[in-house]
Amino acid sequence: MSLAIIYPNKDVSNWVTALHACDPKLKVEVWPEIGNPEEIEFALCWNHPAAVLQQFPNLKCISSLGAGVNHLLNDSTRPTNIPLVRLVDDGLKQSMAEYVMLGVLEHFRRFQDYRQQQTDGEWKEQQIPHMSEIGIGIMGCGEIGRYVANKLSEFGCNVFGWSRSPKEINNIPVYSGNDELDKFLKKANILVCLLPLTPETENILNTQTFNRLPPKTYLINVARGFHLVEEDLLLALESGQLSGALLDVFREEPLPKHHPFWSHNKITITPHVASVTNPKSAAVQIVENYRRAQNGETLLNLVNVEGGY
Ligand code: NDP
Ligand code: OXD
Repeated sequence: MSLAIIYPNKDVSNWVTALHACDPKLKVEVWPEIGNPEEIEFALCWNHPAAVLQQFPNLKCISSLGAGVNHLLNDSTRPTNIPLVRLVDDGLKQSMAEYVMLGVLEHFRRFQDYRQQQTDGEWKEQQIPHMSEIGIGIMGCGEIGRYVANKLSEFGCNVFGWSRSPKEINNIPVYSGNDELDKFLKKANILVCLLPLTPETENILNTQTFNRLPPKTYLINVARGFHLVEEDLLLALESGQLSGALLDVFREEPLPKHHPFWSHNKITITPHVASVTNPKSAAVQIVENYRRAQNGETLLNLVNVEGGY
């Protein structure tokens, strides 16, 4: 019996090494080099090709190789009777907190302006408010959003969150549901999207949402490209409703060469690297779930398929 890694066009040797470090006896196969498909009991997937999961009649668990599961939930050929799990990982949370903190500080301390001033040879102090005067709104207060919110709060930021259900995070205000979205948005001078991609959250970063923010809000999208209506971002940047955007995720990845975002002076682009799963730290839970799946035990980090994330 074995575990299959299905991650097309990617060297996954570091994953194989990390899984073997946790369980030297584990049989790991790397798609498309699968010996006997009947032996595959566990599929570890990222950007898997459609219908591939149907090749394995004895699957006991499907796992995302990341925190997000939209790639698996959107696959209409996925066998729906097989439980679905995802990664919840301390390394992933920390790395995301670093990225968001960097984005917040770069914007708040006006580093873009100083870079331009350096190009122009201009020596000029930019005026900045006190950090507590800048509202930072985190959309999505799950495993990662909550961690990021706590780190920002510990650093002295004025941070608050928005989630589907009401919740408490230390002394951080959390708004919930569509009824409280307005209250949340109107305070956000920096808006961070850390939502999962679901039918409810797709296209949520649109003109209507931007118009409910204070003027000149800065957008950080580290969730999924399909949260953002790209034309609406361009309009909001032009009108000044948004002052800039830091984008890590895009509707099409890699971002096409001709895309207008590349040359936009108010947009900073990173290639979906805000938080990359570290095989060494994530392998432990994968091997544990493989063991649990074999023994019919409750799996870790089960996805709520009906809820969509
Ligand atoms: P979780 O599932 O733990 O948290 C999701 C949060 O979003 C929850 O707080 C949930 O509310 C909230 N939410 C879901 N739907 C809605 C809605 N309709 N309205 C309001 N709030 C909603 O996810 P993670 O924190 O683990 O990850 C979040 C996302 O980050 C991933 O799905 C992935 O897309 C992205 N990601 C990006 C990475 C990158 O490198 N760019 C790396 C890792 C993740 P509630 O708490 O009430 O359930
Ligand atoms: C994830 C990601 O979901 O890397 O883990 O985007």
